[in-house]
Amino acid sequence: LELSRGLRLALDYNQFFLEFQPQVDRKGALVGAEALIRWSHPELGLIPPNRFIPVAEETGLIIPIGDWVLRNACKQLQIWQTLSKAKHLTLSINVSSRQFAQSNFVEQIKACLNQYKIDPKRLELELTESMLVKDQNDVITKMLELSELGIQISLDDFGTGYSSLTYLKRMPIRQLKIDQSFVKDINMDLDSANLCDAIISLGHSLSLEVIAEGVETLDQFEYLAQRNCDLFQGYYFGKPSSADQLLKLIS
Ligand code: G
Ligand code: G
Ligand code: MN
Ligand code: NA
Repeated sequence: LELSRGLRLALDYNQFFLEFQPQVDRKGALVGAEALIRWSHPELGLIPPNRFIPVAEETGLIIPIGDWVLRNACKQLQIWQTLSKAKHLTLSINVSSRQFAQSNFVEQIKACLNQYKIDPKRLELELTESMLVKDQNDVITKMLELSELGIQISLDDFGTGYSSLTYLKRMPIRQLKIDQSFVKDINMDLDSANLCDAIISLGHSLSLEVIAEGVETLDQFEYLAQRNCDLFQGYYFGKPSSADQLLKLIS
């Protein structure tokens, strides 16, 4: 209750900010980032999204907060587009189911891209499997509209949700994001390693890009790179940080 009152004020008082976590290719070159929201509360300090995103979803505040994230991601992409060393970078944002279910969701994305003159190919939307099973026709219609705009769709936390494979066939998804729970145990647990292998093979057989998240060690990176995983994200390459910090990774 306390949290939801604070959340309501957080937008007005500019208490949110974005951090950017690097995404790299097999050579370790920076190709993009995931935007992650942070809430800096005047009394409680930094409140992690795991605590306030569920509250925002329950109260409906996720709609204005999601707008804020989209807008600020576009602002960041606009800045990167003007820098020769950064104009190739993509930016992924996490979309919550309530946000995606809004009837004007695609319109809002389109308006934001236009306002900030963003190349749609630079913006990626991370959706979760649970969002895809609800109203499949609505989901597919929106996804088709988004991919016609040129926006890329990524399936976050892949392997932990419903993992119905029919939507991979029916929906214009471009990227699978291997959940960090599988990556975590890659070098300790054969099942986790095999699951990563299987997701990479599945993705590639459907011409999807595969990114591993939660990569914390060189061993994990080497294993996944050997298995032809395309992209990597995790503390081994960088924690979520400011945009300035992120650009320092470009050599
Ligand atoms: O950074 P981490 O603690 O940074 O994120 C925790 C959870 O919060 C993740 O599941 C992540 O997807 C979610 N999250 C982070 N930023 C956003 C955001 O901007 N929007 C939504 N809907 N979820 C987010
Ligand atoms: O659910 P989603 O994938 O959007 O959330 C990403 C979450 O994972 C964020 O909380 C982010 O801070 C966290 N994260 C990113 N890289 C690592 C990592 O290497 N190890 C761990 N344990 N968490 C990570
Ligand atoms: Mn994510
Ligand atoms: Na994830």
